[in-house]
Amino acid sequence: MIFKETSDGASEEEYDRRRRAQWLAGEARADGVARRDMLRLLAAAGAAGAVSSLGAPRANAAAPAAAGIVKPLPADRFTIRGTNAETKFEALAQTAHLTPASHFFVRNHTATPRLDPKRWSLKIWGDGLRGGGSRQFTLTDLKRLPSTTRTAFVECAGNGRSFFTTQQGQPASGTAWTLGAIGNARWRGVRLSEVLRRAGVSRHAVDVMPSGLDADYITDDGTNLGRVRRPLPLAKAMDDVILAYEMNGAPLPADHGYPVRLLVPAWVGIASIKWVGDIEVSSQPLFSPWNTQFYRLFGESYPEEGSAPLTHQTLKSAFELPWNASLAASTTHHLTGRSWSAKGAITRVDISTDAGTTWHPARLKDTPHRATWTRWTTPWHPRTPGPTTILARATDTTGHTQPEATVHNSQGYLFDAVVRHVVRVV
Ligand SMILES: Nc1nc2c(c(=O)[nH]1)N[C@H]1C(S)=C(S)[C@@H](COP(=O)(O)O)O[C@H]1N2
Ligand SMILES: [Mo]
Repeated sequence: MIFKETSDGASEEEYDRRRRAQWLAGEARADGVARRDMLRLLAAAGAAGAVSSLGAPRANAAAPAAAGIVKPLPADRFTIRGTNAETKFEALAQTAHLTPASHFFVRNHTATPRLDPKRWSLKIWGDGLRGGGSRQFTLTDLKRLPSTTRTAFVECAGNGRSFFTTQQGQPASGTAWTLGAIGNARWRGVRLSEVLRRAGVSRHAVDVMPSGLDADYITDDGTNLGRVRRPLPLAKAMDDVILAYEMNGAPLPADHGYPVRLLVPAWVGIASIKWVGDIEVSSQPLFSPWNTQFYRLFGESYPEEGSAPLTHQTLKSAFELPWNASLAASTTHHLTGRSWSAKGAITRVDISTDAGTTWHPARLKDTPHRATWTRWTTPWHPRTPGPTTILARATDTTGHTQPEATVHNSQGYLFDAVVRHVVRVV
């Protein structure tokens, strides 16, 4: 088969090493990646002479200040964080396994664009197509192709970031999410592989890069990083990626990528490009700021150039309770929550209501599957009034259990430690 690169976690370092070597040999492109980021990456490849052709980043006006989200964001469901909206976990208690759009978190680099589906089309282009050239698909074209449906979460790589600060005393840059930068939906659309085959993907293609139709992303220091875009290895693109046009049986809402978004199951949310307008298919490896300066692990425990680009999300658990929730003493409560893993199905969730001294298993309410969450419940009969720390700790089929602490990285990605949730028994 021609798609010989694997998207397995084990091969990420190898994938990245090969990409850097190809870049040095002049066989890869890094449009819009800052020179310092490419230099840092290349330090690991042992040479840095070939970077002179990179253009300097264009300075630009300040980033937009408005939230830019279309749907209502009632305060009992969402916490506004800049251009983003975090779902309040306690609000999920009213929802079932699927997260309704009314409760689904929004992560926007800029603002939700309003796109006309009649004028929208998806352009597939690049030198990784047979005979070069490009192909356009209208929304009607995509809907005529065989459809596929998949339940999966979309979770931001930075979900849980604030706990690096509050729980580990190790601050991290970026949106201070608690645990609500995740939603779980049933996505319907056409397989990306189906569309790439029809567009004539060649044996030389190695990467694809979907770009969003939202505005260029301008960093706080005024650098224009261009359209939100992140390369995907062809192996993942041809595997389980969906060009989704429906979410929970309805057209995608504006904020979640209408008319079409990518859904890259189990991977960091940034892979699931919303409002996709074009996909480059390249015979050269591709870099963008979203797989060089962002979405790698940097910091004291990682190499100077960072880890390989992030792929899978991790393992987490959350209670459907507000922080500092009040719970009456001498009453039986049914604590509820959810656990999820990108790499395997949840096998067990252990609960502690005494700050981690003793643990007992929660009852799982869903059949666990990879890349989606499993709801659970456990009875609790608190006796002593006062502040109490409750914990939920999940294990998945890969044998991974949530640790007590996550190795710190400076951008606060992939927090997977057990969260110490403080409640008040009154
Ligand atoms: N075009 C575009 N796609 C995007 C983004 C964006 O800002 N623009 N944000 C990404 C990030 S960081 C995440 S976590 C998910 C969030 O998806 P949601 O807003 O539907 O929850 O979309 C990803 N796709
Ligand atoms: Mo994200």
